[in-house]
Amino acid sequence: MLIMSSIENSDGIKGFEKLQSLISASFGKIVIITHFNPDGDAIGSTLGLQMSLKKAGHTCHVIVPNDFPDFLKWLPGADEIITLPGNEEKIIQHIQSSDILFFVDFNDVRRMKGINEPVTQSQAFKVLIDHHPDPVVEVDCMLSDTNVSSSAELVYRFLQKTTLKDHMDREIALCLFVGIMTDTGCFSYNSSSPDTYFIVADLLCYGIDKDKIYYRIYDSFSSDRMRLLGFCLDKRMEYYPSHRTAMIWLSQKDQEKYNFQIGDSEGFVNYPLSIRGVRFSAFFIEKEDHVKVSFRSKGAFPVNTFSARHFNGGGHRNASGGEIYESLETALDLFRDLLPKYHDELIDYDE
Ligand SMILES: [Mn+2]
Repeated sequence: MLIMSSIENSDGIKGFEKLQSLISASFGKIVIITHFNPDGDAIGSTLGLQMSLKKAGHTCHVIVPNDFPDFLKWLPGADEIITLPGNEEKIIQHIQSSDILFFVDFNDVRRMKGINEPVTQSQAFKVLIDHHPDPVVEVDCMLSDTNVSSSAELVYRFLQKTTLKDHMDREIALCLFVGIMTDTGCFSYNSSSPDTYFIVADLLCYGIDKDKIYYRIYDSFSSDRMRLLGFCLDKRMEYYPSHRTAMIWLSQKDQEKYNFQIGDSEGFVNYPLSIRGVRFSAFFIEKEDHVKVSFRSKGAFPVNTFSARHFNGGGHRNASGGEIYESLETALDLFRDLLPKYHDELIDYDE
């Protein structure tokens, strides 16, 4: 039996009843928005939610602030996702005419980038479905739970609590499975709760092909990307064993050399954690006018706090991102200089 810890107790959630009634009435206009640089969870959870709402008779559009990686484009419904740039007017129209706005998989309005403004002006009923800590999003109904593996898991729980559960099918199960699988690194982190596996078991009952999904997501890289990874590990990784830390960086020149495509550096940040003893890893990638950073850790070291303090970011304790409007060299120097200051926290870890 599922232990629906989060939405199970929906009686206490402000606005939940109103949301239920809006969803039970058909032919509403709904927009679902996820974050800039969407990952597998962002796309999987929004598409799963969208399909359920459509099957319930609503008109529903998914809007994403920028393009997303090719390895997610085969998902059912992905070809109808509306992205920026290029659809500005359409996006404003959809947001203005919507009855409900769902925000999925982010905890800060700034992650909507260019979509933020029309959203602020909208009078629609606003709902957040997210698993990041300390949300700063103004909504009428907040379904936020940091204990779940992913937003896809939260969407599943949400569907179960409403009439939408009657519309569950193989395609919806597939999208939600992709969200859970990618946000847990194929069940290697954020996935110690039995509930996650009860949910996965139920999703598998809809006949999804788990192995095929795995290889369509993870075994779909270009040869350029594989060579880039090899190059990064050999020439762009810095290892600081005394701080139990390693990092990888990538300049714009490097990206050009390997014909860099969006999504190509996905997962690079995880590789240093495979070194014995390493508990903290970072990945720096140079963009046109800023440097984007990803952090991962094992155990107690909170990379979300670290990122918020020094790299304008946030996220989860063991997985976070940030950005800094400085040169790549300055960003790397900042990181290198910070390590000794965090030395005690970094080595204080139970094997
Ligand atoms: Mn997520």
